[in-house]
Amino acid sequence: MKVLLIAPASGNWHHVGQQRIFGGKTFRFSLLSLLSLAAETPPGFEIRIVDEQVQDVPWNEHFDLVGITCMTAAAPRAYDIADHFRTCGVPVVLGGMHPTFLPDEALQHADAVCVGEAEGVWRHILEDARHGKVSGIYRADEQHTLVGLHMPPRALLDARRYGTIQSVQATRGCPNRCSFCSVSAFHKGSLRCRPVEEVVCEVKDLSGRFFMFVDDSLTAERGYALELCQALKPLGKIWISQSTLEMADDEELVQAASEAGCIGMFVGLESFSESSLRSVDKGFNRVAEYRDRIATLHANGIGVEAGIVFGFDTDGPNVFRSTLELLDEIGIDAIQVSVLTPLPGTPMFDRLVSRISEHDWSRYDYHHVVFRPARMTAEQLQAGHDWVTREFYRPWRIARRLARMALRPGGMRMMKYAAALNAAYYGRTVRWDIRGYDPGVRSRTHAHGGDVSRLPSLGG
Ligand code: B12
Ligand code: SF4
Repeated sequence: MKVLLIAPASGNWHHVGQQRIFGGKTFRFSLLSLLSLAAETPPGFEIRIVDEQVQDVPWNEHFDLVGITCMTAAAPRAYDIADHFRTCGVPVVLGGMHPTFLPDEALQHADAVCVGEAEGVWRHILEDARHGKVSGIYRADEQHTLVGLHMPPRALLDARRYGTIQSVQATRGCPNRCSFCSVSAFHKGSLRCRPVEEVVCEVKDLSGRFFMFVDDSLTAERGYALELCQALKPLGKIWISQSTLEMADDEELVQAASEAGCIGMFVGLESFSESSLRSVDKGFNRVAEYRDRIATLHANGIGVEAGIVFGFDTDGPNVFRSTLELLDEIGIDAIQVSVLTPLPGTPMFDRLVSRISEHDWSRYDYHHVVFRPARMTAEQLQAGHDWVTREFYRPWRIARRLARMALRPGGMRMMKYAAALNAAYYGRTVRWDIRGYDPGVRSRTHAHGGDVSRLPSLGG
């Protein structure tokens, strides 16, 4: 049986990995969603993976089953692809975050929907497909054990087209409950860890030195994280991952991560306002400690990419400039700016449902305003998000950041990674023509009317 697995991409994300200049590839990694399915597939099925960020869908080839992974922003594209194959008589199954939260919507475009994780379910889907009766909702009864997971068959991806295909997952989920977060909603606030020896075995098998952990909160369980770091240390690899800033409260853990090869962490700072953080159940981020915690990570040779979100109910038009200044001041090495987005399945969606102004899921990509903000207009929020993105990645700011990094003890350790990341983000501002303006200044000088949809902005 021939099975086609597709990661859909639309708008600016479509073919992003094919851009040779400005690091279009830098943001291409993972595909563990589909590789996990491939890993779970028993013999007798021929698997092909197509990632629309780097390849075209083979519309005219014959397949016996099509599986599509789907985050919310990719849902419309996923549905178009699904509709096409079903018209040709090929059964389609949808899975991933969006179909998990809105299975009935997904079922309008698919023969079957996988709710939750594929482990323990995917084999049933394949068997049912083999007997021509794949249909309805497939739901794992309980969270599947992470013991004994098969190695992701990375050879199914064309490595040349990616920043790296060496993504590894040691833990799934996150014990925190930030109200905007799909991860905690998907995993119901749980965190599960793979056996350290199995993770290390997988890492040993990777070629070259660099890899990444796609975990959402790698250090959430201290004992596990320490054990993992100790086991990784002898391998001499270097890696990046994601964590909360709480990690930096713990010098021993930071040092262990550094010695294990950690050179960078994505950390969800989200905001410099305590009340904004509390409003989304992220009060454990203590703003007064940002500077010292970042310094601790830096002192151990770990660079910091901060996640920043705009659009909280406490955010007014002045939040953009003050955030930009504070980011510079505390020495953040890179940022990923997002607009607060009420994603289906999250508590934030229920809270903002009456203020939602945009129902096209492709706009739910963190870079478009899809609801009415409380203390500014949607246009101001969009403009401010774009403006901070552009300003932070001005070439002179990048050069200043990298120069400071070079002078910092341990700074050279993360230089290559930080330079590549900054260059890639700069490239994105150019390619996607991100401009915006500072709404704080405009609201002080003159009122600006206009149509938000005409403003240049990120995303597809
Ligand atoms: C790596 C990653 C990326 C990579 C690669 C994405 C990819 N296609 O592989 C890149 C950098 C490209 C990326 C980009 C974006 N991402 Co992203 N990404 C992730 C991250 C950190 C890890 C994904 C992963 O590998 N998970 C590990 C696998 C094993 O888990 P899984 O995906 O849940 O898959 C399991 C089940 O869901 C299920 N399953 C999944 N697909 C399918 C399909 C079928 C047929 C079946 C049966 C089962 C099934 O089985 C799998 C095994 O159990 C997640 C966070 C997370 N925890 O998932 C965010 C995440 C998925 N991304 C997110 C977002 C918003 C984006 C962007 C839209 C915006 C942005 N952040 O810039 C872009 C746009 C991408 C696009 N339009 O193409 C959100 C999605 C929220 C939502 N509800 O939709 C997440 C959850 C991050 C977050 N905390 O909010 N991302
Ligand atoms: S700490 Fe991060 S991964 Fe965990 S719930 Fe909050 S936003 Fe989600």
